[in-house]
Order: sequence, then structure tokens, then C-alpha cells
Amino acid sequence: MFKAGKVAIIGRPNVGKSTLLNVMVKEKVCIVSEKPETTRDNIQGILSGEDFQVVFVDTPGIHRPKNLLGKLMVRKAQSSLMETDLNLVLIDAHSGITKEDIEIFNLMPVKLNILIINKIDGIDRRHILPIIEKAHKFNFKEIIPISALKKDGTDLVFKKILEYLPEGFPFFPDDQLTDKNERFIVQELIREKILEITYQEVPHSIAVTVEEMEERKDRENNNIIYIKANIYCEKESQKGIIIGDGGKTLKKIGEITRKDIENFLQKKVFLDLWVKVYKNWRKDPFALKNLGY
Ligand SMILES: Nc1nc2c(ncn2[C@@H]2O[C@H](COP(=O)(O)OP(=O)(O)OP(=O)(O)O)[C@@H](O)[C@H]2O)c(=O)[nH]1
Ligand SMILES: [Mg+2]
Repeated sequence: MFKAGKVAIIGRPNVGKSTLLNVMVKEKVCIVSEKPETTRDNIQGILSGEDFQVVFVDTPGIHRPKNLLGKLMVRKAQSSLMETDLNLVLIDAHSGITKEDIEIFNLMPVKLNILIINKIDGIDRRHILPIIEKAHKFNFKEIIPISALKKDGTDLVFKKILEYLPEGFPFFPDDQLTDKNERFIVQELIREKILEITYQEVPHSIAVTVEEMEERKDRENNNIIYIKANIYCEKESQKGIIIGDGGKTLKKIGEITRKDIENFLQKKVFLDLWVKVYKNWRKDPFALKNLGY
């Protein structure tokens, strides 16, 4: 009997959804950062075995949107629930079950939902019991405390998913890892580095587009992938921060991102980054579409 199904990973921003997806599929498909609202799209990560295929759907954190981009993100997360067989609802063990978490519980369709209490590393086990007790009031099939970061409890999550997964045919070829293309992942890897090294409004005001990506020869006649990407921000002042004194910050972004992209593509990369201002793009439906949202 072959089992196949879609499993959405849902929760507030920053609870560890993307980290968990990467652990489940054993590859880095989704970018991760300590800043909330990192994921902006539904991203599928595919895990195939002899007799199963699980399609995990990472989703943007559900929050009260402050602009059109936020609204689109929340809408995408909610829409993922329409087509799943099973959902993993994540909460953060540090904060327990918050008011916002309960709002998300109430959004969940009445089907198979598993509550995942994440980030239990470094937390006294005695603090987890009351969370589990409170969680019993809600209609979860399972309640599983884990640390996605330390891969603690994640095997049990996988075991439970397989138990609940329906019989079915695979959605994707068994060597496919994600529904997103290389261009998308490259854009995200660049955005991840900017999230890592910028603060306050800057990380949120960034969008990245890959304009060109093609195989070329370098001076020594070796094959390289030439990638030209635009980094959009909303204000001149933000552009200045991203470029840095004498181009220092942009150079750093380029260096660390290039290594990551080379790792991902398994090829040498030449990365050509350009910073541009796109005023108020997060509020402008036309701009959002232009930037791929
Ligand atoms: N200590 C600890 N940190 C974790 C764990 N899982 C994730 N994190 C950290 O939490 C932060 C957010 O992780 P993400 O995976 O980006 O969270 P997310 O839910 O996808 O966030 P959004 O995309 O913004 O909704 C990162 O700094 C992770 O390293 C965990 O089990 N323990
Ligand atoms: Mg995420």
C-alpha cells in the first residue's frame, strides 16, 4: 500500500515552521531567520520513500497584517489548509499557548491536526506539562513536544505523520525536493542573508529578484553560473544601509550568499547584486505582482 499526502505547517511567525520543514525533508528548502515574518510564500518540501510520499507545505506565519504584503502572506497560509490531509500546528514552548495561537487553532479545519510544541531545548521539562494540559482542551489528534533545532522528537513527528497519511499516489517524481524552481531558492537565499545582517524595518522592506541566471565561462575558461539579482528596498536610507560604507555591507552579503548558492547549485557562481529603491512596494498591488508576490 502506497501512502501519500500533504501536510501543512501552520503557526505564528517565528515559531520554527521553516526549520521543521527543512528537518523533515533533510535538505534546506526554506530560509530561516530569527526575525518574524521571514517566509512569504507557501513552499512545498517533498519527502519520498519506498512506499510513501509526504508533501510538507511551509507557510507564512499567521499574524495581524500591517500592509498588503502581510495580508497576502496570511491569505496564502490559510489557503494551504484547503488541500491538506493533515496539519502540524506549531507553538513556541517559551510562550506556551498564546491568544494568537488560539486564534489560529480556531482557524483550523476540523480534520487531522497535530499540535507541535517547538523549542523545548533549554526549557525545564516541568514547564512543558502545563502547556500539554492546556492543549488537551483543543481538538488535537496528538500533542508532541520537540526541538526542531536539535532534531529532538522530530522522528516521532514523522512516525505519527506516516500513521495518519492516507493511501494515495505520489504527487511528484521521487527525486523532486520542492515545487519551487532554482531561481526562487536563489532569491530566498539572498534575502536570508540580508535578514541576517540588517535590523528594524530594513529586513522587512526587502524583496529580491533574480534577473539573469545562466552558465558562462570565466577568464580561465571554467564553467560558472552568472547570477544577476536586484535587491529592492523602500527608501534611499535603506539602500544606503544595505550598500554600507564604501560598499562594505553589500560585499559581505555577496560573499556569504555566493558560498550558500554554490553549495545549493553545486557549481561555481558569480553573483552580481544591485540595490534599488521601489517606493512602498509592500502596499502596492502592482509592485507586489512585479516582485513575484
Ligand atoms: N532554540 C530553538 N530555536 C529554534 C527552534 N526551531 C527554530 N528555532 C529558531 O527560531 C527562529 C525562527 O525559525 P523559523 O524556522 O524561521 O520560524 P518560522 O516559523 O518559519 O518563521 P516565519 O517564517 O517568520 O513565520 C530561528 O532563529 C530558528 O533558528 C528550536 O527548536 N529551538
Ligand atoms: Mg518560515
